[in-house]
Amino acid sequence: MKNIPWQDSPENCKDVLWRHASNPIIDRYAIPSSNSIFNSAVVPFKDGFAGVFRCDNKAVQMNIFAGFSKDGINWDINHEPIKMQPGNTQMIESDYKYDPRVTFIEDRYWITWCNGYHGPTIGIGYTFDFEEFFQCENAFLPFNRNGVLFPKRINGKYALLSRPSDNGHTPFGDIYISYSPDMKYWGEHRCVMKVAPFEQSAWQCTKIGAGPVPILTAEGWLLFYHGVIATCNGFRYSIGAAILEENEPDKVKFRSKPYLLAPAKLYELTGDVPNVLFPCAALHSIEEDRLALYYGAADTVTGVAYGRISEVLEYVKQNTLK
Ligand code: BMA
Repeated sequence: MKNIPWQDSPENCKDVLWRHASNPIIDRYAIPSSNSIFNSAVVPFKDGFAGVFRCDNKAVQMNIFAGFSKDGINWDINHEPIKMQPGNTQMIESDYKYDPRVTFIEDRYWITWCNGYHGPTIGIGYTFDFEEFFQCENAFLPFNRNGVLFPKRINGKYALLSRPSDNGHTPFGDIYISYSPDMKYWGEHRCVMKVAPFEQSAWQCTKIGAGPVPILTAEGWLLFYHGVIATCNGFRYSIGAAILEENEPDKVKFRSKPYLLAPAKLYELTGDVPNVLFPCAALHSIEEDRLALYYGAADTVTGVAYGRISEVLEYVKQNTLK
């Protein structure tokens, strides 16, 4: 793995995740049409990085845009949204696209996003070069959100996390897994994790959803996720982590009782939707024991947080929800 973005933990910092010193790294007006740029996904690409960015425009229409970076921090985001060509099916409708995730599997970069098809469901597409993009069948019937692929086949099949949902600002939500032999037909749906009881871990008591593509570690899959509590001022989104069995990822080995990162900085507490941290990507290096987590802040801008993979694993094991 090439040099991923990194800053050492600030002095006296006791947290397992810490923020990039000059967050947010992407401003809401970074392209001419944008109202906000957040909940976006990045991967290593050629001698740098590429990404798929959620840029809502000034009519507040949600769409996804390709972008490129040498260092993972300074991004050139295309001014025009991604145009899809037919992938493994004829061209299907898309009223909107948001909250992308990207992962490389075998020979191409797969993209999942929340696709507007009579309400939100999981869109799937692929690219080889971040220039041409191909759209495949939606994974599910509406309504569903937070579709996140595993970065390799599991027992010979593609595996996809998702969160069955509704057509509004869903007041519920648990994480499920589904399998496919071909990225077209999905089945073998199993429940992975449900919300936590309010008395035990209130930050994740209303709904939870998978965040970045899971990271394979010696302990199993490290899955960052968002957890939501409904407060008197609306939803508050924080970041937690779980460890899933490598070959049976519907089995949760550990899951953090405390959150790992929650809205606290001004750009997380204020914006179009206050109090939202929404992670969609994690660059990582197992050898260097580093990770860089990309998250949308307050549905307005994009931030990065850093951590040591070994410390996150240890923290989740020591502070697990029983
Ligand atoms: C969810 C999605 C996310 C958003 C979050 C908070 O339902 O729309 O894109 O970050 O709400 O508004």
